[in-house]
Amino acid sequence: MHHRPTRSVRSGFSLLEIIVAIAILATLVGVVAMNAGGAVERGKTSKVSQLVDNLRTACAAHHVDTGSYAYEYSGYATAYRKLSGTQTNTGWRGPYIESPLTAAQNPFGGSIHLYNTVTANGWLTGFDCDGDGTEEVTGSANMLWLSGVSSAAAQAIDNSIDAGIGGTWSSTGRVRYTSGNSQLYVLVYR
Ligand SMILES: [Ca+2]
Repeated sequence: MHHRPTRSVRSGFSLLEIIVAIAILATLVGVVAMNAGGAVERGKTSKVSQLVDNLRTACAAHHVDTGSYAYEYSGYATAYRKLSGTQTNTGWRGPYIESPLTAAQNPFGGSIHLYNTVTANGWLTGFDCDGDGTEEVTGSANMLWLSGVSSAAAQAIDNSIDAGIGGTWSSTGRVRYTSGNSQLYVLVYR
């Protein structure tokens, strides 16, 4: 005699279970992507901090040797690359950096130059390093300039270099930022 089971054996998954599983997977993928994105951004921030450290050492050595502040324009001829291009002025004992400064060293895709004055191109009048409201660093000094930097990236760099300095983050400390044209300025050496 045919015996009919009281409960049917389930096979496969219900639509609801599939939807729940897809939702969980989508969330996990999102979390991984966000973490990866954050890591990439942190990498860019530390790349700039590292470059500033390297340039500070190079600029200090150049200043000691020659008595002047170096400038290094990315993509320019030797005469405009005082740290990497062989110079003939008295005291110059470079190169002070392993390879010329290039646009590739701006992790944000814009331009990059090292200037020998904080008033280059009339962008700034100086730096208020201690955040007391007065720009105590004016005139000759080594300033790194980067373009194409987002406000979020600029703030991350500011946090890593200017931590604990009062005032508006973008106008005080060694890191300054002008949001209107996405330009970042870092006082490297003085
Ligand atoms: Ca700052």
